[in-house]
Amino acid sequence: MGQEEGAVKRRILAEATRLGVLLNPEALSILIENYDEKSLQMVLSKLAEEAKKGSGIVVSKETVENVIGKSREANISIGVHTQPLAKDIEEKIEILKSYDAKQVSDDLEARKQYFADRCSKISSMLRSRADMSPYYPLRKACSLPDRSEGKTIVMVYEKRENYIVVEDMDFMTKILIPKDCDKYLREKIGRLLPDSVVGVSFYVSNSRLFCKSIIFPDVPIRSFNTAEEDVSVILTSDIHYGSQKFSEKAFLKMVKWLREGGVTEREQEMSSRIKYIIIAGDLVDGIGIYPQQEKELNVRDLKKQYTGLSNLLSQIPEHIKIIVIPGNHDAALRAIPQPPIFDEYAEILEDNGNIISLSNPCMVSLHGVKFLVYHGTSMEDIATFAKNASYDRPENAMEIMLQLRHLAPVYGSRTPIITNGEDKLVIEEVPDVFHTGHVHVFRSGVYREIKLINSGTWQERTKYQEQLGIMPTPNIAAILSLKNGSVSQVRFE
Ligand code: D5M
Ligand code: FE
Ligand code: ZN
Repeated sequence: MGQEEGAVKRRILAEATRLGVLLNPEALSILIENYDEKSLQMVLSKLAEEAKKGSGIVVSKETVENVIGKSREANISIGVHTQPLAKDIEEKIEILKSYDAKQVSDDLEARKQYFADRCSKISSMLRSRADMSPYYPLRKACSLPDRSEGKTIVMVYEKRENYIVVEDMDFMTKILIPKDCDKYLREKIGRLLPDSVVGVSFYVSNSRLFCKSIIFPDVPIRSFNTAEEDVSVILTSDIHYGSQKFSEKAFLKMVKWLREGGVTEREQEMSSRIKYIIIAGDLVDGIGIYPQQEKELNVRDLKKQYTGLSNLLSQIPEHIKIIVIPGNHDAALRAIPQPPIFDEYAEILEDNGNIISLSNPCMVSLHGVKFLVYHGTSMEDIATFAKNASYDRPENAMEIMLQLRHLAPVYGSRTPIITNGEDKLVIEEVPDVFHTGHVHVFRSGVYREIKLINSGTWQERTKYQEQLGIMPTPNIAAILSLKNGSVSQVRFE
């Protein structure tokens, strides 16, 4: 154990003793790995509470993982509200990030700069961590004498069974995975994606680098920001207007629910609190998105698709603001960051609805609660390269994005990315809510107090999805209370 790590361990144990928390060795090593002075007291106090609840005197690895934010099912609950209603509350929207269409050069030099920018942004996140010293650049790490130990920062080039090939802007090498590597390290390596930037704790043996642990840039542990006002947001996506499988009936039920409230008093109350709707892409089915798509379309003209959707959205009460971003089916450029839907189509929506059209991804604050909204095309790549991410568990892919602090780490696979110098897909600012769509499966979760919502779809299962074995969960909307952060789901069938 290095000097720094020893100091971190002593610091954690001192604080744990003060609070009367007993840690088992695995629990302690997770705390060391995720050490952050600012949140240490909060984490240990939560662990003390858990211990008091009777989960045992000694705090286990599982308890620590739960407290520091292993993804868990969100509390699906319905808040009890008080007056006034959403229509009497003033709108508070701040657009924190939305990218415009620009003339882009995507040549080799621009691409080099793009990856240098990715490395530099994520390296500075890693370097600010207490557990990143002693730090050595990769070339220097490779020239250290046997039995040296240290930390380095690398971009993953390739993952293999017994080693990872890594590089930085200056050097490329293999880092070997020890044969006796524990489950915890294996699991972390399972989450590594090609082109992601991470810290590696290493030791040198026979002039070769061995991996001791992987250090993710990760998000800090902090609390969810709540709003003073008692208002809620509907999070949805993947409407696919124009597809034969678009469930117009269910969508209209939601519109009616927003106008008149549901049958029960509780639903009346919920519906009267809705002030915003966020639609995370795939508003329409588009034209020519996949081979033979026209056979599955009801509306074969792109403008008519947006007009049809606009007619539905215009029936939503006026006090509800609708924020939209494009997905891979919309009238917009394809590569991400994807500028907003082309003006001539967005205008059709704006004509009839109360619409704000932003880029994919974008960041908005509603009453001080920060939303990172992203369609989610890169989930296909994450499902391919990461061990525990699949189409039916999008919250795991979302958790990996937060841990790696990047929305689409894998370059050159299925997700087209604009590489013109600056990497805007690095998650620089930590959100309160992370909202995605694309995989057509409704799931919600929590990671380090960040609400994760993949908002499902309004399209029934298509033939294409049958062939791919994708089982969508259509006609469910997520409702998030800005006042207390609770997430509810309402089915419209
Ligand atoms: O994506 C709808 C669903 O289909 C989602 O689960 C991703 C999946 N999908 C989309 N395109 C592909 C390809 N090319 N291969 C595998 N899976 C795919 P949507 O964007 O609505 O079409
Ligand atoms: Fe979709
Ligand atoms: Zn999509």
